[in-house]
Amino acid sequence: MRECGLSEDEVFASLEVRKAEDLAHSSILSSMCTLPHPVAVRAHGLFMETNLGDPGLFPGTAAIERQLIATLGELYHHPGAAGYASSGGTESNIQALRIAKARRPTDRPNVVIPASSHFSFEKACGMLGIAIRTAPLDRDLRVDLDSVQGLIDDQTIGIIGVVGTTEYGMVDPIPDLAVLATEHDLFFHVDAAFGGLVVPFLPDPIPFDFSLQGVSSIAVDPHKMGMSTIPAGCLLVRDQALLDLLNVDTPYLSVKQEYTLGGTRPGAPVAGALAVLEHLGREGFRALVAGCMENTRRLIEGLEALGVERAATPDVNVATFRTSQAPPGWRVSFTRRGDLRCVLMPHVTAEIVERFLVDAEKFYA
Ligand code: 0PR
Repeated sequence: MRECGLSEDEVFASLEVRKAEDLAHSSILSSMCTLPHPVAVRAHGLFMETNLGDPGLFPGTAAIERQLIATLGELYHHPGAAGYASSGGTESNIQALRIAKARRPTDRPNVVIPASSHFSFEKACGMLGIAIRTAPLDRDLRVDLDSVQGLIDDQTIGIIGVVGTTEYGMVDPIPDLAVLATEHDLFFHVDAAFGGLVVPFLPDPIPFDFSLQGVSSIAVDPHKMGMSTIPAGCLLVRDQALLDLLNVDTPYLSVKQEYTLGGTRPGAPVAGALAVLEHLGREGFRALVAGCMENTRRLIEGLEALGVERAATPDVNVATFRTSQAPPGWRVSFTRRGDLRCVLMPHVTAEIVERFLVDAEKFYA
């Protein structure tokens, strides 16, 4: 650390040099994050100093967090859902498994997880001493129900379903998994980190939420398809009592107990997340999602016309292809199976898709 500080101009000159090294979003097809909506940026700026870790000092910000959870609870057909704003899907998934473990203490706890699950479950299970039982996928890359059933035993504390898998954009058979969970009295966590703000706005929504009796908790990330600033995740649970299983005493704070994983928690992205939901409304989200889905369809159709076969027919805006090569200059990713993967986020406009297809035509010719 330097002895004498730099002027503000000097500090910003060097920060801007670094910022210019970051990639432009116009070439990024590999990310599940996107440019934040302007209203999220404005709200974020307004709440910069707020700390939800001591909500008694920021009752207005705490009310915004409650409104965010209530809005999502209503979207997921359970206005009374409990929950809180996390730092993202990883934290929400960790917390869901902490609840599952607290709810049913066993000697050698295990959870049954789809092979398509996000790697955050590996972190969560490692931390919590929970064994992972991986259920294979069916031909359409959704979790195979019979395999899930076969992997459940008397040490199983929970099962997981994914709404919008990270790699292929598939939605697991959540209604069937919910029935299984009910039959075996298991905690059922739905990882809708990506799809939770896509699926409700599709013309024909696939059922995945609290309207299904067996669903215990849902992870959804406003910092993905919710266009909020980072970090903004949410964990929703069916009953407050489930969240309270995680309570620890916080004697010297403005609240006497807390169930969150983080201590100090930013209010700014939470205000950003609510601002976008309020500003766009269901109508705005339907339009946003329709655009992303149309771009997904166009990319698949365009690449297939060039002889590049799709790897899956996705439920949400993730397009994958059976090729290990991509045109230069584009930031794409490759799945564990080696398929090319593009995420058609809101920053990936129709015009960007057409530019990609022009490059692809030269590249794959
Ligand atoms: N669950 C699912 C289904 C996810 O896709 C992700 C992240 C998570 C949980 C974890 O969420 P957090 O990363 O918010 O904790 N999915 C993206 C991925 O791993 C995250 C991402 C976003 C990665 C932008 C890269 C990137 O540039 O691909």
